[in-house]
Amino acid sequence: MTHLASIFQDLTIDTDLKAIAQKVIDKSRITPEEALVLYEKGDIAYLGALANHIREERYGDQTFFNRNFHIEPTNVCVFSCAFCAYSKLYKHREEGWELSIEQMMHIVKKYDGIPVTEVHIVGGVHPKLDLSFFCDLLRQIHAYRPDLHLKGFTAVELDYMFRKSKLTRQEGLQQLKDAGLQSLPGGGAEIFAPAIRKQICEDKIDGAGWLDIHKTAHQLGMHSNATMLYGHIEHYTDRIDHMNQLRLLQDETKGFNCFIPLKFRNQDNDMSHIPETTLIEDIKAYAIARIFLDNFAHVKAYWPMLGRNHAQLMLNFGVDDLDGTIDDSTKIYSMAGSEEQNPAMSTEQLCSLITDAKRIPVERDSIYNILRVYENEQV
Ligand code: V47
Ligand code: SF4
Repeated sequence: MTHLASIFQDLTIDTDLKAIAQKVIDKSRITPEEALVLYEKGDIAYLGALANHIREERYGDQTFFNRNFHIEPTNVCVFSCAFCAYSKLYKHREEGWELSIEQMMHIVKKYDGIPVTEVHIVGGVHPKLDLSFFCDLLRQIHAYRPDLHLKGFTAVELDYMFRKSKLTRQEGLQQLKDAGLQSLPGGGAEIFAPAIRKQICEDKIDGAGWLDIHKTAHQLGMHSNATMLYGHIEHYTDRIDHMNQLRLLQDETKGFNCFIPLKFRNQDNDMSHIPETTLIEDIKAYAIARIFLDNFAHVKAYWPMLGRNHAQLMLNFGVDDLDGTIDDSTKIYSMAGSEEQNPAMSTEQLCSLITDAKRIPVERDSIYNILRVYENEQV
């Protein structure tokens, strides 16, 4: 890894890149135009030096993870995003799944006695499942296991739920919060640029709506995450515009916990003709996100989607969080071609992935309070 100081000694490095490196050292914010310079001129040694500098200034070698599991209530969905390999239209619902509250409580009970701290609830947008169904689900999980942080529902699911119930976003989110919901995951953001959204997910909530739901959640005191689906038909400028809109909202609310770049996977969907990005491009996407999003505390590599080896590599390119361990039972990526066909990693396996990369595993809760540092310890 190029050391940051060597960038200034290297006479072959472009003057724009040197100026950006100086800004990073001075902790001053880079502009969208400078982010484009990073995409166009930065090689991975240079980008890695900058992103790693930021990551190590904040956390040293500490690398966060939490113990969580997923519940996916259904894959039946009223929408048909071109990149989605997971959903089934209502008319084909017999090919998909729809879980009852009882079946979902059965999943929760499988974790009896296991020290998980979070459940992540996310799925398709089912036309018959409404706000009161999900409030019931949240109340039952909370009553059974009050120690679990309830993170659930993308802005896409929420928008549909609230419109169906004829509630404002604030009223709907308040009801879910009263039922126990504590934070929102980052899904559904894709790429905000309307011209790209029109081609990949025309019929669901637009970028402004996604941002407004997160803003409303933040105003109600809830935290959330942000994602960006990259590596399909978007341009670098669309990624920068997407991250810029997130950065502006974060300036206003400070409600985002982390940013998660999601690599487009091309199996079994309507965009299978589009090749997946190379590892070099993935590294650039992660490192530039870390450099650009100066007001986001954490950048997460979601290993079930990226693959555990690439997620591990990203620990040198700005990533400080590897998400969850116990049994990441999500199907959304394995169905779209991720190498993680049955994503489950024990705490021990995840900690070795982190220590192999010469980093220190740190178990966190859902809002990044440190629960345990695994330094020179047996897991
Ligand atoms: O919005 C769907 C993505 C997202 C594909 O907040 C795909 O902690 C790549 O956002 N290739 C949902 N990506 C999942 C999500 C998430 C996952 C884990 C943790 C968190 C968090 C959030 O999955 C969708 C979409 O962007 N997705 N299909 C695909 N073929
Ligand atoms: Fe439905 Fe989400 Fe798939 Fe789009 S990505 S079709 S909203 S499940």
